[in-house]
Amino acid sequence: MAPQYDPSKIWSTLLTNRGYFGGALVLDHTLRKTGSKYQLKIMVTREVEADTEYMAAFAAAGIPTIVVDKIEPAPRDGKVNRGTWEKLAPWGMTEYERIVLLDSDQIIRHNIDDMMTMDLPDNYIAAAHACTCNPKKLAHYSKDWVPANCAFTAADQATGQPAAITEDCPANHHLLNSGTVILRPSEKEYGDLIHAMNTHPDVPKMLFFDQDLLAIVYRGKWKPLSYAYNALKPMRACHSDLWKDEDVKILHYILQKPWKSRTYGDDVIESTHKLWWDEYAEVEKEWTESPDENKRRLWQSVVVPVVAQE
Ligand SMILES: [Mn+2]
Repeated sequence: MAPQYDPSKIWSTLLTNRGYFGGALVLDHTLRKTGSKYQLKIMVTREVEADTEYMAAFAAAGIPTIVVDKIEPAPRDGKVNRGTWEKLAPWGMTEYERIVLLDSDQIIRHNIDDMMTMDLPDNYIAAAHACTCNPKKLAHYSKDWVPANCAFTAADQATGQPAAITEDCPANHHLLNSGTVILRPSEKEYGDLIHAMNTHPDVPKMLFFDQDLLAIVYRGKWKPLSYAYNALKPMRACHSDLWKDEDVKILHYILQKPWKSRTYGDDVIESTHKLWWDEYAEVEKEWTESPDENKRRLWQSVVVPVVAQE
């Protein structure tokens, strides 16, 4: 028997190509395994929709898809800042009361259904802060991305309670990570986002697209969530006082993706890849031992090429 889902609220993630499909299958698996009473529906672009074999794989996985039209900013000086702007599409899906955006490079470690009922002031979204420590000293990140300015340095290290966003907090405390976002679809808010995407002067230089735009449009209007709802793997090293493995609900594999290699470092950060591979092994078993020949064939043609085999 298929589980009975509450249809008014969904989890959603965006896929624009085949590359993250293994990630999405593992995300879906961990949502089901942690007993969510809400369904994951995957947003796919028109390019994905045209890939019939890929669409057959979604069907075989039992994951419904929502086809989204291209969203991109109006050209400025003839140039378009191309990126993951389709992550804004859920604001327009007013048939749902609430949508929680997840990333397909996340796994769910404990049930997160509380996100569907959590209090949220009118016209607010909720998200966890961005970590602005820049531990890898990536040159393209802003110069003020140092630990002293990171919101997680100011979080309650014992309880994980996030730092409050105040008038005089460091600028970086206004930044969020859009890997996890709680939103309520609204024509008005969707219109505001699209308008800002087409007109805000910062859009041409935005590196993180939807994430940077959300921080601007919802400045002072987003509720910070505990890091536990979007635990960025490097934080296990750079916020080791805050991070408690047992508290992590959503583990987010930013930067190097676990499915790129079956071998990984044994350090504090890369060792988290084992958790992903353990979940993947369960998905792999389900597909490769399926009595459905079509499902076994789709595994070989759609999943195997995008997930490291050694
Ligand atoms: Mn991600």
